[in-house]
Amino acid sequence: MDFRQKVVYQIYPKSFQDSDGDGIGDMKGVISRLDYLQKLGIDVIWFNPMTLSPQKDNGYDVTDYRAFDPRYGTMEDFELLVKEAKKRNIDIMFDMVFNHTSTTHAWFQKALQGDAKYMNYYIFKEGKAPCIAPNNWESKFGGPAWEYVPSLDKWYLHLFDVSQADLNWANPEVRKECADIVNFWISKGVHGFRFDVINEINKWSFEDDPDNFDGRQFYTDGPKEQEYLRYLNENSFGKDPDHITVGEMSSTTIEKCAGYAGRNSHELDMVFSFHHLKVDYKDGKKWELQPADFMKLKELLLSWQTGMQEKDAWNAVFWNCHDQPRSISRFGDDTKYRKESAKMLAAAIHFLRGTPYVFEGEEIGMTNAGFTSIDQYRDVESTNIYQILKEEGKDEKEILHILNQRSRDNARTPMQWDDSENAGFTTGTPWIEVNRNYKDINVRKDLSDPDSIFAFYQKLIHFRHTMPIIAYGTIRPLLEKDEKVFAYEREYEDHKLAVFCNFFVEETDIQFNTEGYELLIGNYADAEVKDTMHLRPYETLVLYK
Ligand code: TEU
Repeated sequence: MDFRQKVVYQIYPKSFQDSDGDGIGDMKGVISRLDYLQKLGIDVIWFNPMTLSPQKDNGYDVTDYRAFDPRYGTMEDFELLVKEAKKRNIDIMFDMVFNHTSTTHAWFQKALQGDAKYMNYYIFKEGKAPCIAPNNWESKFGGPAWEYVPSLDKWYLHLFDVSQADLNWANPEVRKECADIVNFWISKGVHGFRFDVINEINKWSFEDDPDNFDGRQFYTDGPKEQEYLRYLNENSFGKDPDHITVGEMSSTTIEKCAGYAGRNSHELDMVFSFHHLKVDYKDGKKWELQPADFMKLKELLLSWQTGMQEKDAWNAVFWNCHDQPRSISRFGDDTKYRKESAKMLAAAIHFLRGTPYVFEGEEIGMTNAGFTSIDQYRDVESTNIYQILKEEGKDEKEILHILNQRSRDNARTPMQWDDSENAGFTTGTPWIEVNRNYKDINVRKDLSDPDSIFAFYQKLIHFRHTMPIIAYGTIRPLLEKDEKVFAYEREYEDHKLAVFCNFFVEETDIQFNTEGYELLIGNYADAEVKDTMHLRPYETLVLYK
């Protein structure tokens, strides 16, 4: 099977399964749940970083790329994990955080001591004037993107937290270090790689940003990006065509991504893009709320589908990850129609042209965290923005309401396995609170219900493995003007698939020539295939001929 027929499951290791009672998930915990993942049918597990880290940003702040953080286990645990996963035909994908390291990394520590070799691993610049940063760029986690180091009388760049210093990809030694790290993990049995914010590595100019202050136009999709990706490909994963790679692309374009993930690009297999997950950002601002703009959502999803298809390039398709609120709370209904909307959202994604990614808990319809106090939050971005909004004079209640909708912690609450204490995640105190709805929403419950969300995902994954049209068919939008229904058609040899998804609680009718079609799957028991079809709340119908 190639990557187009596979389904990736994302594990946020901190929140998946704890085995030793310290309240933090670990590799032994994952091993104990491999049978569950095999039952679901997934092919690859993508792990968020488990390497040594002070955990300011939950592992995206790496201290040592080649050693596990003891919280997650040892190299022996990992070897066992690879072996046990392999037995179940599951590959391992690792997260490579190559845009930055933690400031605790030995390279940065040497740089701080003035070691010229290692200062050149990072981006140190003179200030514009005493106490004035080199430019006006802003960190994605709030505040300026530069930090002053008095002993060097220089500033270093950090696009994320102040403890995450950006690496200097213009330095060939840095590129080589990164390729060596990938090769190290390949030698340990890792078969796939996700590259964190990889389209931000080429900082091509350091001028002030005249438009908006964050500076992204000078470091996103830079002119050397493809050269750097090709270097990585040629010197590491590209040596074996079986390795699966995905790049996380921030604020990017279809044109750029078609280049990175074109079939013959010799760069990456596929890309994550996020435009469709910003349709509920007011004026494009993450911390300002508005209801999701459904027409924009449709337009974005489908233009990426057809745009990448035209250029023979490949998307990763997904609603959820560790950085996004739960899709069901966002685009569905997480109470009355939880089951229906979870299945509808799943169908919308899984029949697309692209490799689907399932984020832990999505397959049982886990919802947003429902936190009501800032003390419940753990995410550095959330706690930073809380302070910033407070300083701007926003009301506490309003800030908590925003976090409740937007915080990354919505995705990071522990996996809900059963209705025992802490949802079966840990016997200790979980590092982040378990969602209070775990008695209603948990794996055990879903496994005992043949009509569960889990059972629906199982079917979708099975279809992708067995129906070439899903992996290889072309895609064409349907009902583009419809204001309630997201729809598209796939075609392969003599076969066709038509997917209809009502994104609303309001019922609606659609017209479609159903001659020769039969129902492949739906989320209501008694669906009928007719030229005029009535879609109930969050109903999805997938037709095949
Ligand atoms: O995220 C990159 C990124 O820019 C966003 O997804 C970000 O988390 C969010 O939009 C901020 O508003 C990646 C990782 O997925 C994320 O967990 C890390 O925190 C980040 O890079 C830094 O490594």
